[in-house]
Amino acid sequence: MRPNAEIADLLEEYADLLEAQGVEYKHRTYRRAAESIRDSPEDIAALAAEGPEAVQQIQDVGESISKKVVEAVETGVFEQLEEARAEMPVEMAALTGVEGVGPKTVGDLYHALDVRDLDDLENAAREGEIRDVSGFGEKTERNILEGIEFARQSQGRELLGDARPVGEAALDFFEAIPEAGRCELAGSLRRWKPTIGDIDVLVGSDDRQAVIDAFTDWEQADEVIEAGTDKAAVRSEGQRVDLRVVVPDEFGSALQYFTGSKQHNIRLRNYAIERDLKINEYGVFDVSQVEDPNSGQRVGQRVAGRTEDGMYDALELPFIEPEMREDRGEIDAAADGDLPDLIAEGEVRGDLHLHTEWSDGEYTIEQMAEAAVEFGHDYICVSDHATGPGMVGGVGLDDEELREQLAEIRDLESDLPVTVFAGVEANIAKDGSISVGDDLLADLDCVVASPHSGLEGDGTDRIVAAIEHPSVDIIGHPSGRMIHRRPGVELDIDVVARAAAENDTALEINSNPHRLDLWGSAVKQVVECGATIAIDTDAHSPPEYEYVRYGVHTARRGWAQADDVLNTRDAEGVRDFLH
Ligand code: DGT
Ligand code: CA
Ligand code: CA
Ligand code: ZN
Repeated sequence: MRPNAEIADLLEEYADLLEAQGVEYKHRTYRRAAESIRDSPEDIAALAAEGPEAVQQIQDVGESISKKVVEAVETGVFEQLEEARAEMPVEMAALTGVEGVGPKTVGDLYHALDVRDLDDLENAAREGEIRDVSGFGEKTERNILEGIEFARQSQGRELLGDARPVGEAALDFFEAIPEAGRCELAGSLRRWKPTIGDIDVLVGSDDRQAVIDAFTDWEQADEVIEAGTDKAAVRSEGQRVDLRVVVPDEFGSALQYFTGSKQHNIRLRNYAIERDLKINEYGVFDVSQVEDPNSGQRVGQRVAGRTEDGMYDALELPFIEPEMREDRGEIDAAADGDLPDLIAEGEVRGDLHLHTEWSDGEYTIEQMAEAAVEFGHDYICVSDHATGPGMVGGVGLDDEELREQLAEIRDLESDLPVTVFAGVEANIAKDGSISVGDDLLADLDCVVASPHSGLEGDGTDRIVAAIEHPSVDIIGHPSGRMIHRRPGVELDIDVVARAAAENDTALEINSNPHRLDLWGSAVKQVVECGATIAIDTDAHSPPEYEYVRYGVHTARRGWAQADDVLNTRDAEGVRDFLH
């Protein structure tokens, strides 16, 4: 793990423990510092070696935190953290991994019931002890039980957003090895699936042993799981990285095979067989002519395998993008010449869902606007949370505060380096209503409406009601799912998509790796219905603008083209769409 990430983790653990002990405000200072250190391009270990003043160069790191950072770099921990751990010996990360359980809940349940780990939590919930703790009830207890079950089910798969950086680091590493030829990610990571079982990397080389040897010595490999003559596996940042090394002439066929999905490969193999061709990880073979005289089996002439393009070409198919290889009709579409021209990473021109310090973001409107320019955006929509039933207390703005913010945006507008749409993220209540006043909604440039709580059961009517609201422009994270934490509401996507198309309301792909909501198969249905997609990050800080690529590749998994996506338009084009 990068030293910056290790130090940030320690500061965040300390922040969690402070919060769990009921210490107010201070934990936020630590979280901000942790975030800045995590995102800083400066190497924290190098700064710490120069002393606390050097560490204070990093944004949000003051004197007291800088000393703790130096101590943590030198010893792996700092004194106050050890004290806090001793005072409350809980498995914080495991416990807060359960939906609805935050540090404050961990603290309360530790004090009341001595809950220290997941097993304790599960037992306490099963025994009905949690409902009797002050501030908790039967419903919370039931939610905790469901949360534990969901957390356990998803064990063993990593978020795309956690796996991608590790896979890309491996790729960078191989690209610098002289013996390695072509290098590519394969498997689910190349298809940009929301969760990743293991990271697959493919390298073409004439000196396979040299590549394997280098890999097992990779400085980011924490453990070597296995090493053979043409494959190896290591663990890096807790994730399994599978390497295969093939001769350059088989790179294309191996890449096609190991990209999967398995279902796509099976269908492609059958497609080949119908045309007297055989396809496998070594190439495409023409089996129409040659017959082995001994076995009577047809062996065949190799007609492709060096490039992946050549593999599809040998089957008389155009190249099929990895994100589409999920057996959702892509081979038929390719054969019919009907493949979409998928949206590309650079085509998104702005972000229509983000937060500032007015609600639960950490930065000012100006800071978010400046960061947006730096990122290359032409416009943003400030969509801070509105208050309302079901919103976590204290986070959202009431109508009066939203009016104030609207006035401030109008005031700043001409000085800001990008077009800033004044918006809101309104909560969609269980009955589908929106808690912001209609006149205010009508005055805002852009209204995002999203579900945040009460996410059980079918949510189709609820979401359709919001889609039909005359002022709502975008439905944010339509299901409310949090990957590994909660499934979100069930949606009949066809019904939702048809309503969205009829009412000119866009449906969001929320690009945050914890959400990816909507997801590939749903996006495909939405696009087929002719509804509009918005790809947003829900950024709470500038570095989160980077999440947009996860959204774009999710859109590609749903076969979306640039003109299916609202924010590939310029600012005027977006303004035309908004109600
Ligand atoms: P994951 O790791 O669970 O997120 O999913 P994948 O798709 O990365 O699967 P993985 O790592 O087991 O294998 C990588 C690719 O290798 C897979 O997408 C397709 C190919 N593959 C693996 N096993 C088979 C198999 O039994 N049959 C076929 N046709 N392809 C396979
Ligand atoms: Ca894999
Ligand atoms: Ca694998
Ligand atoms: Zn939201």
